[in-house]
Formats: sequence, structure tokens, C-alpha cells
Amino acid sequence: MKTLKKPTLVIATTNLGKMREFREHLGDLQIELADLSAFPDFPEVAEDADSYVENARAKAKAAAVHTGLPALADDSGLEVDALDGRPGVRSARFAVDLGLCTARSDDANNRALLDQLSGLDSVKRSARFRCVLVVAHPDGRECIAQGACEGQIGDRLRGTNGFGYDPVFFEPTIQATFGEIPAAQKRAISHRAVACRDLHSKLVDFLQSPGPQ
Ligand code: ITT
Repeated sequence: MKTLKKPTLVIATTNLGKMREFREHLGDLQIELADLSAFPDFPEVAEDADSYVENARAKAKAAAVHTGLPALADDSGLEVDALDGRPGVRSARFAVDLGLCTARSDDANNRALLDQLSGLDSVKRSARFRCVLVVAHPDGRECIAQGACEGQIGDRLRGTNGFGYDPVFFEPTIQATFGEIPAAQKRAISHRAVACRDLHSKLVDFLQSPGPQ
């Protein structure tokens, strides 16, 4: 019997925490997931747009053109209501933007955030993680999915699981930060989980359909 080759999807992220989560979320699909280590010449793509969609689209398109394969990019961020939605699309560079360091650092970002909210009552610490996924096909088509997860910023770092802002993001229904829960629990409820569920139903058809002639 002839076996059909699985379609390949490049995951265009340099963030190992995100990569791990994508392998968990999309691992059950009949798709080969390739990371950027297979494409060491892929240049860094500037993420300087005002929206998650534009940033994710720019990266996904660049990866699809560079590799000749469909590519998925994620742009995500943390929106804190007391900071008028900041750091948002600038989440990765929060502490750098504040002049607190010169290179991106999760630890510096978390400390900067706790500092900015210092003394603020828990009811005023509402926040949400947002995730936008764009899959770009070399033939020019694209597929978009998104998700969000509501929570609060804690008053200290709690837990060492996950990555990025996970130790300061308190999810009220589980009464814990994402840094304190196992990966499987984050996988069920996170912003990336919601976005991946949205993507799941569209992805196999998207990768297999012939596209414009
Ligand atoms: P890419 O290569 O995918 O762009 P990145 O780390 O630069 O990786 P972003 O530009 O999307 O990713 O920045 C997102 C910021 O939000 C960054 O500081 C992440 O650590 C943080 N973040 C995103 N998703 C997160 C999650 O699930 N848990 C904790 N922090 C998260």
C-alpha cells in the first residue's frame, strides 16, 4: 500500500518555550513539524508593527519564502489593564523599552512588571495573554487563528515552569500562576491553547488544498 507523505509545517519561532508548546498542541495532526534549526540561514525578522497580526504575518511570510514550505508564526503578548494594555505587542522588549537592560530578558521583564504594579490592589491587576497565529503558504495563501486567556498579575514570582511571564500570570479559575502548573494544565487553558484549537480545524485542509493555479 502506498503511504502518503505527511505535509511539513515550519514553526518560525526562536522561542524554545513556544516551540515546546506547539509540538504538544499540534503533535496529534498528521503533519511534520520542523523548527528553524533546520534553516540556520533564516534571518531575524523585525517585529516592529503595531499589531500582533502584522508581526506574525511578516514572520510567517518570510519563513515560507525562505524555506519554500508552509510556515507558522506566533506573535503573543501580555496586556495589563492598569498599564493601558501595555506591554502588549512590545512584551518581549518591555524592560529594554524602559531602559532597564539592553538585551531581552524574561527575568528583567517580570521584575519590571512587578515594579510598575507595586502596591496596586489585586482587583486592579487584571491582564490577559493574547496569541495570534499566522500560517503562510508559499503560494500566497494564509490562515489566521487567535486566542486569549484572562488573569491577573501576581505580586511576586511564583513557580519555575513555563517561560516568559508565566511566573507572574495568575489564572483565577485554577488559583495558580502558569509558572506553578504542569505543562499539561497550561496546555488546556492558555491563550496558545485557544489559538491552536482554532487553528486545528483549519490546518490540515489548508496544507493539503492545491491553492491558486
Ligand atoms: P518569536 O521568535 O516567536 O517571535 P518571541 O519570544 O520574540 O519569539 P514574541 O515576540 O511573540 O515572541 O514575544 C512574546 C512575549 O510574550 C515574550 O516576552 C514571551 O516570553 C511572552 N509570552 C508569549 N507567550 C507566553 C506564554 O505562553 N507564557 C509566558 N510568556 C509568554
